[in-house]
This record gives sequence, structure tokens and C-alpha cells, in this order.
Amino acid sequence: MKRIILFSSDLDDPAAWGEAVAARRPDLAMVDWRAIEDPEAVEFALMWKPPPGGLSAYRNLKGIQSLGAGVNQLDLTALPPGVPLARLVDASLTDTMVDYALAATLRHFRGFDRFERQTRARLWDYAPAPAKADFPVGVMGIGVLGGAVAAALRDLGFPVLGWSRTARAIEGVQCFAGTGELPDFLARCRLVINVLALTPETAGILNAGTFALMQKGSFVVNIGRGAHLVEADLIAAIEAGQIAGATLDVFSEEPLPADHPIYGRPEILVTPHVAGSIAPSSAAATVIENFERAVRGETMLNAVDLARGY
Ligand code: NDP
Ligand code: OXD
Repeated sequence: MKRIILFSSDLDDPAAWGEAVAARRPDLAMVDWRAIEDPEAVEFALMWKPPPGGLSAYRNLKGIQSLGAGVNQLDLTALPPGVPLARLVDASLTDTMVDYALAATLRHFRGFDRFERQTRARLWDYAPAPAKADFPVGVMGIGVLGGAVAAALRDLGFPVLGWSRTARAIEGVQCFAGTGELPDFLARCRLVINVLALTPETAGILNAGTFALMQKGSFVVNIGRGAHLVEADLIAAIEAGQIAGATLDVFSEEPLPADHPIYGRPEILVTPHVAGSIAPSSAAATVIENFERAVRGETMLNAVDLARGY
């Protein structure tokens, strides 16, 4: 008899996850929630969002593994009491997030965003290459992903600043912490990359007030969550010249509706929530480890602090 892991996601491929897990552990069966015959046989869940009826029918559930690094897509108050939740940390996700952050930073730094617009306008406007020393990059959220982004930018030669809730130390990165140090952090950056966890404290943190604290002509890259950004404030800050451009991967509504004003701003590059990508073949090892830990009643890897919200 195989042991059952429930799978629930409309965004991810159950077959790819099932194969990746079975390749390592043939005794484990990943079963899409629609195909579960006996809810009481389910020991563990791998999910982006829960099945429409919730999780209360799965009375022997020992642990939940989010199919992402973020958990804000789940209603943390609606999870079965006492069932622990872990977020996903994997090299495939970190690598893709770092690549995206580097690509977005270099594009703004070297003016490719401007040159793209000049190309369309048939304009030849020579400008010498800027110096990295004059282009400090700030990373909001220096946890697993933001920390890797900050280190990669430092290794490329940018002056890098980081901001987090609690004090952090990353070699070669000037670290700031807490709301009291946010203005000082923002004032020093030419480009800010948001990789924060989304919680009630960080929702709407990219707004008119924070844009006003940045240097005039700064850039914004959002790879955290759409709800971190007040989209109307960004458009207004771009129209006012306070923000020179933005690269946005996440939005308050996804898919971003075709009539959204963001599409009308040539200074904004939209990508469809593709910054980070998890490879099942790589992340299956963590899912299996957390399955084992959960059934043994041990703390899972990257367990979520439900009170803190991330
Ligand atoms: P971590 O939990 O490792 O890091 C979260 C960071 O946010 C930490 O540095 C934390 O501070 C900081 N933070 C949380 N609350 C506050 C606050 N009130 N003030 C200041 N800083 C705060 O998460 P990951 O790095 O793994 O992931 C970060 C986010 O990236 C995810 O939550 C998700 O939303 C997003 N993401 C987006 C993807 C995409 O494709 N666009 C893909 C994957 C993730 P501290 O260090 O002090 O705890
Ligand atoms: C995640 C995401 O949280 O893909 O992992 O957004």
C-alpha cells in the first residue's frame, strides 16, 4: 500500500511532482485532490492553495508543504489546527530569482529600458556607460531569496544595501533593519528590489511615501508580491519623474487585466509571475524530507511561524 500525499495546485503539474517524488520514494503516491478516494489515508499535503472544500476532511494530515516560498496565498487562519506548514526553499527557485533580479538590475543600470524606447522612436542618443559605484542597489527582504540576490549583486560589483525586520549580516552588504531604518536605506538606493514576505506589516510598503524617500529617478523591481505595491502610486511617481522605471513580476490581480493602466506606461516592464521557478526534480528531496519529519512529529524544514505570517 502506497502512502498518500495530497496534491493541490492549478498552477503546477501533478504528474511532474508525482514522478519526481516516486523516483526517490516509490512507496509514496502523489495524488491530485480530485482523485483522493479515502481522505483519511492522506498523511501529507503539497499545495499552492487548498482544495475548494478546505482540509478538514483529511483528518490524518500531519503536515502541509507550500508549493512556493511564499505562504500568503493560503489563509493561515483556516488551516487545520495543530497541522504544521512549511514553505519551499530550493536551489532551483533561488537560482531563477537571482537570475531575474540580475537581469532586471542590469537592464535598468545600462539603460536598456531607455534604449528600447529610443529604438521604437528611431532615436540615436549616445550616453556613456554609468559606473556601478554610482548605482547602489537596495534589497528589501534579505531572507533566503533576497540574501542570495544581495550576494549576487555584490559579487557583480554593485554597492548593495539590504533591509529586513530583524538585524542581519551579509558580508559586503550594508544591512538595515526595522521601520526606523527604512528611510535611511531608501535614501541611499538608485534601484530597489522587493523580495519581502507579504504580511500585514509589509502590505502596501511600496507606496507614494516610500517612493518620495528614494532618490529622484530611481528604479523599482518587485519580485515579492503584488500587494506590496500600491500600483496607482507607482504610476503617479513615474508620471512625476520621481521613479524612472520599474520591472514588475507580481500584481495585485493576476493575471494583470489587459485594460490595467500599468500596461500603458512604457517605463514599466511586466513579466507574468515568472521570476522564480521550482523544478520538481530538485525540490522533491525537500518535500520527502518534510513528509518524513511531519509524520515523525518533528519540525519541518523552513517551517512557517504562523503568528509572524512567514
Ligand atoms: P524569507 O522568509 O527567507 O525572507 C523574508 C524576508 O522578509 C526576511 O528578510 C524578513 O525579515 C523580511 N520581512 C518580513 N517581514 C518584514 C517586515 N515587517 N519588515 C522588514 N522585513 C520583513 O523568504 P524568501 O526569501 O524565501 O521569500 C521571500 C518572498 O519572495 C516570498 O514570501 C514570496 O512572496 C516571494 N517570492 C516570489 C516569487 C516570484 O516568482 N515572484 C518566487 C518565490 C518567492 P527577517 O530576515 O528579519 O526575518
Ligand atoms: C513562490 C512563488 O512563492 O512562486 O514560490 O511566488
